[in-house]
Amino acid sequence: MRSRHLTHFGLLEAESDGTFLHAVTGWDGDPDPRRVIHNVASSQHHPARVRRPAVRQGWLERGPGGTGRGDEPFIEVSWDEALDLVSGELQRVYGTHGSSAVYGDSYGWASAGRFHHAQSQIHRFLNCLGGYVAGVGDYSYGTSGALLPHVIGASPAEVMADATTWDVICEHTDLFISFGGLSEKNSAIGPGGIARHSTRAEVERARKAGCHFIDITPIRDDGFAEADTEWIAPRPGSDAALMLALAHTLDAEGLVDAEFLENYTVGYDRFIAYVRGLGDGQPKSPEWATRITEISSDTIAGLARRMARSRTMINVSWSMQRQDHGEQPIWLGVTLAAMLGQIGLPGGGFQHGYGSSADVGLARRVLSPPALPQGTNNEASYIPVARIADMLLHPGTRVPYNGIEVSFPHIDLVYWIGGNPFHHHQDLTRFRRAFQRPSTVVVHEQFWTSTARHADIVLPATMTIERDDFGAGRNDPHFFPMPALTRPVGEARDDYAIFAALEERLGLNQAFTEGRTVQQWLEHLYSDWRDRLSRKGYPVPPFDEFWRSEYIEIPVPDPGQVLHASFRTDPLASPLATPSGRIEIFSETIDSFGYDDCPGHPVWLEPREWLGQTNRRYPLHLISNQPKTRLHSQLDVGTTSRESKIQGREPVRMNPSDADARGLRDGDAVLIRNDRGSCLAGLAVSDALRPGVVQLSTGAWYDPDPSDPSFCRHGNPNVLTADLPSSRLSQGTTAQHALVEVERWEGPLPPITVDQPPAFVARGDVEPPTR
Ligand SMILES: Nc1nc2c(c(=O)[nH]1)N[C@H]1C(S)=C(S)[C@@H](COP(=O)(O)OP(=O)(O)OC[C@H]3O[C@@H](n4cnc5c(=O)[nH]c(N)nc54)[C@H](O)[C@@H]3O)O[C@H]1N2
Ligand SMILES: Nc1nc2c(c(=O)[nH]1)N[C@H]1C(S)=C(S)[C@@H](COP(=O)(O)OP(=O)(O)OC[C@H]3O[C@@H](n4cnc5c(=O)[nH]c(N)nc54)[C@H](O)[C@@H]3O)O[C@H]1N2
Ligand SMILES: [Mo]
Repeated sequence: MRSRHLTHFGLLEAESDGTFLHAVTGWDGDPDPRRVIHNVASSQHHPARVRRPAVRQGWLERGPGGTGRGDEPFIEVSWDEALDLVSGELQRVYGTHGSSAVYGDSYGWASAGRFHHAQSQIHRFLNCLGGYVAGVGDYSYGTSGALLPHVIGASPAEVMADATTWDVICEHTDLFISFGGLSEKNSAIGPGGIARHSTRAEVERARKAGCHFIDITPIRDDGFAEADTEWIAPRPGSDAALMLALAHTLDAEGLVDAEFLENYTVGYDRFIAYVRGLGDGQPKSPEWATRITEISSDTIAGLARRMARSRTMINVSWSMQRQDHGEQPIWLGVTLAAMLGQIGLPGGGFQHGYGSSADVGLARRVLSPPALPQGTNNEASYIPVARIADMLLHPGTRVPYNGIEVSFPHIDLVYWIGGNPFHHHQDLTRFRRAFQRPSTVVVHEQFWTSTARHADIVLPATMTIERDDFGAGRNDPHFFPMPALTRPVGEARDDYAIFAALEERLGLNQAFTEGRTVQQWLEHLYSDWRDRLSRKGYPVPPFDEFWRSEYIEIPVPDPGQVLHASFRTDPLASPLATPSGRIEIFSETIDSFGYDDCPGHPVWLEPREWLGQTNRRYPLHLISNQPKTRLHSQLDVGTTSRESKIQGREPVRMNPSDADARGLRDGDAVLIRNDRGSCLAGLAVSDALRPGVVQLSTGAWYDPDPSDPSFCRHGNPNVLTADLPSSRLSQGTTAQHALVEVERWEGPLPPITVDQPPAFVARGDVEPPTR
């Protein structure tokens, strides 16, 4: 009998013998299952699984303190002892310093499933103890998350939930321009799951209906073959200049919808004065942009004319803001769409992230699926999430952020579940130094990731396929029961069970569990959700029937939704949630902050590291984008991920001309380096890359050389990236880009150790910690 379970990568179908999964496929209801699903079963019993609770030797022997973190071996302990240690630390830190000393944001993607969602679990638990220092925003679209509310009065998530649907695009869009591409690989994944991968079929349908796709990206083959895409490859980081020149042509040739600008926007006059060069004497003409982007002025002017002639969708991917001054291309995408006057029209306007994930372009549901309530966080201090290393290294410092100042708290305890900061953060050498600062780091993990290796107490967590849950991906109308497919590996426990055991030790009086088992929680959350739906007039079956079903559908009121349609129909009755109620091409609010790295209207600002720099130290532009063969660092030991490696290292792709110039051949082991660090990789030569650009995707488990943590033997790009914010407005990550050099690795390759468990030592006569 085949059973099913929802993952971020799709609905998995398999036969189970109770311990192992066999004959794994995607769901037969999925038109386009993707290969990343095969990482799940192939990693479940991998030696890199955390099988028993473990404590870093130095921490167990000497008590709290960060020296030796990441270097020392571990001692396996019983669950009882591990839980005593964790509850003791929680008592010590909350008792001595309070919640401002606990960093519990625990950023990360965790697994699909609404109840066991790791961040919901840990936030609820820490809130029962008085709260925790949170990280606001995210690594995905943290920069646009700060910007877009000022410009269009909505968060990126709201803009996406209300996205013009693919149905409408197929019918109306003539020209679909994607800055940052329309990614085939990224549409494999949806946060919380994706039942039916429909992007490919929609793109093909739109193409057949006459829609023309243009991808603006340094990497050609990110797109769908079905889209028959036209490729424009600017220098990475130069898109704002390209977009300003498009605006210049629209203005110079009278192709602007003045009536729309008049009725729906504010501040166009200030912006267009800048485009015309009235203040700085430099018109942002196509000729000007050619010097920056290396795209010909004819191509730019021609593109502007085609945009004005067509029903044009301007799509700006999330990658465009994961860079220096990442606000600018997003703001310019909105501005160009406003100049065309197509915002709120079917098939035209602006979107942020078609293709960046599978859900963008699905219609909004009447209600999100049930989720575990997180309670209230009574701790007031927080940080912009990507400033974690700054916080740990410089407690007490204040940084500007979105018009205010944030003060960094003193952190004594870091508690992380469902995320891998040694994958996701930038400049890992610096981060590793910062991570030594707290007294104690507690991690629940399924695998011995680099984060687990840099923890003091590691508790083995179940994988989603090992526990009962339910789930629906973001915007996905399919809501699935997710019964456990196998028993847990080793001694792994659910995060919920771990917190429940800590609750008992801490005498929390069932504040966390409310006395419920997992099944009771599922039923309780579902029933409550069902009541809310039924009050809205949407009946769904009772829990038992749902649990026995294949899935139920969450109703979708308007499959033909068009972003900003009601605003367009009546901007007075349906204003945007901006100060003016309109699209803010000039924002008084942002201007009042006085940030020269994000002024009051969109501008061109030179990135700190890019190919156009006159004094650049390294000749190649590294793009560290999302990996095709996995989700971030998740299940890197699974087969789909492993099969992509070259000589066991993460593949780096490079144009043949750059390879020739360095005497490099396809399949070579190479060293990628800059001033911040270096890593090994395996070379894949490909003309899909713009010359001068190399691509090393994220997620290879960081495997630091024991004598030099700035050297990763496996190929994690974050030893090369800079830990610098995109601007003071957002303090967002600039993870996507860095300048590097690539050279052949001479001599024997050092072994990779991160795919095996760390060294364990026996306890011997170690005394219990005194505290
Ligand atoms: N250079 C560079 N860096 C980047 C980016 C980039 O573009 N370039 N992109 C950034 C972006 S957009 C993101 S979102 C981040 C992603 O960064 P993360 O979300 O931190 O990465 P994941 O690999 O998904 O980490 C999830 C971890 O949780 C564990 N896990 C899964 N389920 C559970 C569970 O139920 N319980 C517990 N206890 N653990 C669980 C997994 O084993 C895994 O180690 O990376 C960022 N980093
Ligand atoms: N398979 C897979 N899919 C994923 C993920 C994953 O880990 N694996 N992660 C998910 C997550 S958390 C997120 S946030 C999204 C991220 O979605 P995105 O941020 O959209 O994805 P990336 O892969 O980081 O980058 C997309 C592409 O942008 C282009 N690009 C990069 N820099 C520039 C530039 O300066 N100019 C232009 N014009 N183009 C540029 C490159 O072609 C790059 O491949 O993906 C989601 N989907
Ligand atoms: Mo992300």
